[in-house]
Amino acid sequence: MTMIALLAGDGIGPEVVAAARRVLDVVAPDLTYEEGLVGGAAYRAQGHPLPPETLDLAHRADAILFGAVGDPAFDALERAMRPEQAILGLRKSLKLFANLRPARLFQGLEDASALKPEIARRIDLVIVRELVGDVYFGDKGRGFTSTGLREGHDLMRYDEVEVARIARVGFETARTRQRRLLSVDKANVLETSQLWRDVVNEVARDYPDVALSHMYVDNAAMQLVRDPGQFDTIVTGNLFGDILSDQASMCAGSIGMLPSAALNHESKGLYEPIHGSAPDIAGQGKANPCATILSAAMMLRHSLDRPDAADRIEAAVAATIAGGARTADLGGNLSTDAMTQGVLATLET
Ligand code: GGG
Repeated sequence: MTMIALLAGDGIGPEVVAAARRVLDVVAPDLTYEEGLVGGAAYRAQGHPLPPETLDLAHRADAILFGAVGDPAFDALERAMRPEQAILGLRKSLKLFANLRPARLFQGLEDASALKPEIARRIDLVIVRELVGDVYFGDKGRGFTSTGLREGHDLMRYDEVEVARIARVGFETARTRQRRLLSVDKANVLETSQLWRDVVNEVARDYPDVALSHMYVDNAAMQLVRDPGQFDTIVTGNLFGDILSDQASMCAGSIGMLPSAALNHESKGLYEPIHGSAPDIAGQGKANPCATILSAAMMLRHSLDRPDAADRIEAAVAATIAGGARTADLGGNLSTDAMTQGVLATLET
């Protein structure tokens, strides 16, 4: 029996996870599910954003389908208790060091992209984001300078093993695509980036069939808007990957369209839309469920070895979008339910 942990979380998380579950029920009806509390919802009920029961469920499950965390009601809480700590804790505990974030323009979404249609049409890339290092996990603190000014710090740190293992995922991913890998860093300024570049170059010796290039992150951000068609596979650190993938999402139409897979060395993975909890539209039935539905497809492909079911979902989303279905983020007025119904109807034809 294959068991999926459903961690819906906060804001629009429960709405989009429920939509993905409906789609999974059609393409993989044998899957079983256990639900767990996470984020602000868990803090409200149990006083912690990642309770031990939820962590245990995540470790027992064959894969995790995650919604979103974040709740402005908890903005004033100390950092360790904030909803966002739940997703960071899950990534760390499950050693989910590799985050795949594909961004492509679905046919028909040219009008929703922030780019001119002829440029937008060329976007089809994967960002391989390192997920358990960088400033997210380095030493952090608040204090006072010697003159009494308030100060804060977050240490940016990587070691060579951490860089080498994500570089390998980058090269392996590039091998499944156009064999072009771009490593993004800030090696003209940052020591961590100089190490990153050295190690990526060393790992490249094992992948002579992949064309490796390097780019500074500021240039990569600019090039992503100027000509996203030049990118195939991008490997980068945690912070740069987070920022560049949000930027890529608007090039591809909406952050509501981008799925992600967080993977470790085993087949266990956590799958989530790249968007957050969107508290401004939570509970209104307006959220675009496509990113979570596409995350469920990634789960079927990467953790459950069901590529045919994954293909079916991706084709159904593509056909639904090509048929003109649009939620508010895409410039339309379909509800979450109507968009999901559209995908389900396409699956059944
Ligand atoms: N579904 C994505 C989500 O919940 N994002 C909230 C968040 O704080 N994510 C941190 C990160 O992706 O680094």
